[in-house]
Parts: sequence; structure tokens; C-alpha cells
Amino acid sequence: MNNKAVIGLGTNMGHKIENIQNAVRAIGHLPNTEILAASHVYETDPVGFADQDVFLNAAVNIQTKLSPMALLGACLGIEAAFGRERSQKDGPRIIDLDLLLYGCVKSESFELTLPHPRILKRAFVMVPLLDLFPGGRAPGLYFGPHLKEVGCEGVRKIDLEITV
Ligand code: PH2
Ligand code: MG
Ligand code: MG
Repeated sequence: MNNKAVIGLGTNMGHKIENIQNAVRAIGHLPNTEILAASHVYETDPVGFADQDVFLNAAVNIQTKLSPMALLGACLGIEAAFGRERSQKDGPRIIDLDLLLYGCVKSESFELTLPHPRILKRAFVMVPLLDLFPGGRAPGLYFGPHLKEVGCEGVRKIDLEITV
């Protein structure tokens, strides 16, 4: 069965533009998975742990036959292939792939919470999401009012189109 899902991307180490572009390409090469649309790319001020380089953030809408857990595992696999090391919470990373939405699935298992639990607090996630879901209405998640409340400060569109 084909399902739609949304993956959020973040990077603040190395060649960030290449990291985003290569990660989107890697997602598109996952088995039975196709990129449907990509957001613009945004330069964003670090949230959580401030003393680190600015991030690039984006999001992609995909169609996939992978299950939520298989897709999560595949994202972790791509992060590992990029050489991601997990040392400091919210610290610098070469690539971060977060499974934000999987259809209208709601899940609160130990391994996977859907929708991603921090979407509604983070402009660096919701601004790219708004490119994919104008009006702020994603399947199973109406984030428009939350984005209004959080605001777009610290999130700046850059002049780069992701090629899908
Ligand atoms: N990711 C975090 C913590 N802080 N800040 C920005 N601007 N962008 C991120 O992707 C980000 C962050 C943890 O995943
Ligand atoms: Mg993250
Ligand atoms: Mg993550």
C-alpha cells in the first residue's frame, strides 16, 4: 500500500547545501519510495542549544510503501551513512532526518511518536511544512494556528531549490 509521509531535514555541519540535497536524493532512492514535493530551504537560528552554527532546514513530502517503523529505520540508516554521530543533545549534526508525519497515523510507541511531538513548537519545522501544506492543514495535523503563535523569527528563506 502506498502512503504519504513527511520528513523534516536539518543540518549545521560541513557543506550544508550538499547535505540537504544529497539527503533528499538518498530518501528518493529508498525502496518503493518517491519524492512528491520539496519545501524551500531555510537558514534557521539554532533552537535548544544556542552556541552552534546556523542550520539549514527543509521538508519533503513522499510516497512510500515502507511502514512507519521501516521508514524511521531507513532515515536513521541515511543519517549513519552521512557519518552522523550522536554526542550532544540538540548539538551540531551533519544531517538530521525526522519522520514528521505518516498519513494520519497517530502513534505513541517507545520508538516512534506520530505526528512528531515537537512540530508545533518549532518554526524551523512548520515554515517548511507550510510550503508543502498551504494554509497549515497537513493530513491529521492543523498547524496553521501554532505557526502564527510561534512566529517565523530566526527562519530565513535562502535562494536554493532542491532538485527532486
Ligand atoms: N534541531 C534540533 C535542535 N535545534 N535548531 C534548528 N534551527 N534547526 C534544527 O533542525 C534543530 C534545531 C534537534 O533536532
Ligand atoms: Mg530533529
Ligand atoms: Mg532527529
